[in-house]
Amino acid sequence: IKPLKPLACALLLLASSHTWAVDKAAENTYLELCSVCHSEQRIGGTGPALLPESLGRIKKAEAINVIANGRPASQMIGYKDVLSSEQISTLVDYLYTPADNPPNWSVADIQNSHKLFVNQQDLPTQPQHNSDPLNLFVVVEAGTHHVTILDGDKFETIARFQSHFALHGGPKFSPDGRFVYFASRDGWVSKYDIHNLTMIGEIRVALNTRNLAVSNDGKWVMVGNYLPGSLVVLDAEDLSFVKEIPVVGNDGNPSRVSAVYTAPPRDSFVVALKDTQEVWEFPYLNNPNFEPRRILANDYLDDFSFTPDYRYLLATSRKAKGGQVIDMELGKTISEIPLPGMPHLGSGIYWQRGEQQVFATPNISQGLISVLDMQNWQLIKEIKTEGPGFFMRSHANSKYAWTDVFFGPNNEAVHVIDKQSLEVVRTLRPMPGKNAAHVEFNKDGSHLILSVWDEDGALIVYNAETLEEVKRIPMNKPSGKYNVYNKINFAEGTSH
Ligand code: DHE
Repeated sequence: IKPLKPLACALLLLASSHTWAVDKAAENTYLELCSVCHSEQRIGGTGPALLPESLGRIKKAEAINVIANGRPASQMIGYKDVLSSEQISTLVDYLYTPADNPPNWSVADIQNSHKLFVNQQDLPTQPQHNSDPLNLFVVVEAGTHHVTILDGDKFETIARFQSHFALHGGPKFSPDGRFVYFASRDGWVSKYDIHNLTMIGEIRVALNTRNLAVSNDGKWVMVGNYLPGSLVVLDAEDLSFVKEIPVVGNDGNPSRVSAVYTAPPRDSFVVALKDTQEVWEFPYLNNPNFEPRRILANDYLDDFSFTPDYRYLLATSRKAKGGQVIDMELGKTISEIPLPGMPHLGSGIYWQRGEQQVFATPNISQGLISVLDMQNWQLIKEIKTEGPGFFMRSHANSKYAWTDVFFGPNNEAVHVIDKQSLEVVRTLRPMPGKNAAHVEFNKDGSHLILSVWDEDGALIVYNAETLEEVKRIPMNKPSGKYNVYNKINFAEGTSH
């Protein structure tokens, strides 16, 4: 290495002291204006955590906009009259810089965060509303961090409440459909009573959480986390802390959790790890000790799905071309799956096509739906779409499968696919220029609701047979919607 000349050294020193001064100024601005809601360590308080680990999905331009203009329907006010645009921009750089001392969230922190608002034993066990309790939709409103409970016959709101910041992934239900459990990206888990339309309790299990699963005996909740890389087991009745399981691979290296799911026929939680090539299984019947059974995989598991009997796990890594099939009985990879681009297996669905059972998955890097034969994992067809998609949905009673074009210039479009011919039979553009995505069917599959993810967006109800629009409910960035009946029955065509 050539030694630096004195002038270069001086310039470098000047530049780094300038950066240091900017960092310090941004940190001071943070401590003065933001820490009261977001905490001094940026781990969140009444506001969300503001660490790179939790802001990963938010583009810097969006963060700048929120600091300048505030966030509608929240306590976040705008600072454009207080801070210059340069100050806002350096503040955002500071928020995207890892903390000097990595934040920690201990078992004591978890236990101290636990709040029980009401004892469920004191509440009526019968629904205290007049809607069919199994045909309700739980709707996540991403734009305002609210949740709406929607009657699935009349498509009318029966309750609406504030959620924690940035709920992500599907909420999960107790086996009878009375309770719903939510996970927010910043680690909060909440339990809501749909019969009594009231919040039961909450607990913060981590600083950055992936998702949660509820055991099919209704006794346990398992939560998978990024920060710290851990699994946390809760008592499903009152959300009290049961166990923390640090995630360390066979090789001794710590790992984040990609996702945790319940596998009802196996009476177990199945966990995919992100930084080590392993799947963990936790049987939960009869006084479980929550020690993992480790299955070694052929690749990392960023995204995965199951066959309907939960015998096989289909998985892919973000980098891989294709995926792998893991046999949960044998505990090993038994086949490769021939898939191009970046298949989004987690959103994949299956259905009966004549004699064949097929699995179809959208692709987040290419405009196509891959349809596979579930007998031999061979590709049957690639259905061309107008761009890469994120979600896919159907219902056993519907002849159509729906998929969005989530990315790119055509994200206003949704495709309706005939499940037998595998042809796109209709392309809808419900609100031109606005992103249309994520569909969920009602209990009997006669209707479905589609989200338009826009500040001036909407839920749009369609007749599943005629494809005619039935109703439009204005909403700020509605994201996922979850039908109680479909969820508790792990119905064909919906996410698990
Ligand atoms: Fe999701 C589900 C992972 C980005 C909206 N997403 C899931 C699940 C996983 C996952 C593992 C299944 C959890 C469950 O239901 O229990 N999501 C990921 C990612 O790795 C990715 C690509 C990057 C990340 O930031 O984590 C990602 N997801 C997004 C988004 O940007 C979306 C569009 C907006 C948002 O809310 O952040 C988004 N993800 C969703 C939704 C579901 C979901 C609405 C539930 C779908 C369902 O129908 O069940």
